[in-house]
Amino acid sequence: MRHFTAGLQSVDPEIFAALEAETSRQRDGIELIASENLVSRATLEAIGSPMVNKTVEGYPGGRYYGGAEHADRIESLAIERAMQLFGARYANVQPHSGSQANLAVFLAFLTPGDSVLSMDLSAGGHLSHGAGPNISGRWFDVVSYGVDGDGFLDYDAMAATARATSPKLIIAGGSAYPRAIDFERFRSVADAVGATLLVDMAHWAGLVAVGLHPDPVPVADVVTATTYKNLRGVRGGFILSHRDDLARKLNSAVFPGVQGSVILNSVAAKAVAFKEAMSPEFEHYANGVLDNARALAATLVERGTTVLTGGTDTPLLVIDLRPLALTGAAASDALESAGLTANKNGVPDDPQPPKITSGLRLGSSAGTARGLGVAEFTQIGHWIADVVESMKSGSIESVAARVRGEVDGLVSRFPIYSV
Ligand code: DSN
Repeated sequence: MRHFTAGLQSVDPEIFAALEAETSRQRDGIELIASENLVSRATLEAIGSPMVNKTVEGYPGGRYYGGAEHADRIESLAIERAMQLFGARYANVQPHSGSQANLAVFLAFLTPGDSVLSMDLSAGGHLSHGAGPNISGRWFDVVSYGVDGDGFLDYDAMAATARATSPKLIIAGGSAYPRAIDFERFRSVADAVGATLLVDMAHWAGLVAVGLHPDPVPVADVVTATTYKNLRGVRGGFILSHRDDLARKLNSAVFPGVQGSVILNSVAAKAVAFKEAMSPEFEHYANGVLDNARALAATLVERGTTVLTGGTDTPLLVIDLRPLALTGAAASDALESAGLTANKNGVPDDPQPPKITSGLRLGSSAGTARGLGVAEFTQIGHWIADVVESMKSGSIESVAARVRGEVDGLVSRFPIYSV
């Protein structure tokens, strides 16, 4: 029957062509978006498997649908591996994303109107931690903490705000804060005001997995994360805790609280990512991610670029373009024309709106996955500085063309998926 045999190219040539073009784009450029990575062939096989057809609700051993034997095996393996990888006593691998994982935590511990203390979006926080347009900001009473003049998290101000507002939930972590966070300090503040402590480790979960970053799991009540950033896995979220007494509350918050059926092919691919992250090869990779991010930051600083906090303890770093009077939007467009993909990002007290911004966020996870090392990331730092400086000198077209040619030479030595 043609339904089961005809390939994408013949059924839908437009989508086929766009997918081929995207694979080429990933192959031919250098990916510096901190929330992206390049998954393994094994992960692609898991996410593209006929498990996509299966519907289940509930949890392994307690489903609302039949035929769940293999789904149960897969989800149980994913849960066991997540707990083993992070030394947790509870894991939920069903959240469709990090934002869904965070929403489930809100549902588990709060009712609308309760107060939440989290990092301000402009200081590096995340939309789902209480930003105004997000459900977390619309339904809860959110107060924020930020960073000091050097860009480091202001713990004293955070503690003072907690004492003044007695939040029910305190969140540590974000999506553009480059430094390691003092989880013990957050714990003592949460205990002093009787708050639940949530750590969102989406941007450095891979480093935590191999001991290259402070571990929030033994300290926080709940930890959320995604599998697709430096964990190098499929797009999706998960929840961990060292407290097995929270299992019922968190499970029912995910299903039926904020989600229905499970995306089982994604759960299978998450299980693959957790397995891969327990390998010596992944430890080598994670060390490379950190070394490369630090080399990139050091090169940019050496070239006179303003890097928030002067460096990084994570796979990401943020450039402040205000001293150059450039915007993040213009700089990311210029870099893209040179074969380097990054995202514009707000910086603390940013005068520009979110679609323009005064910053650029860079990450080393995807480049490291294709084999780039410190020498290559040092070169990338020089290319970024060259492009940004050329925006000031009016030589952007020739500089971007020269860098594009050099990027072509580099990526041809580090191939990704064969087309
Ligand atoms: N959390 C967003 C980011 O950091 O880019 C999406 O994953």
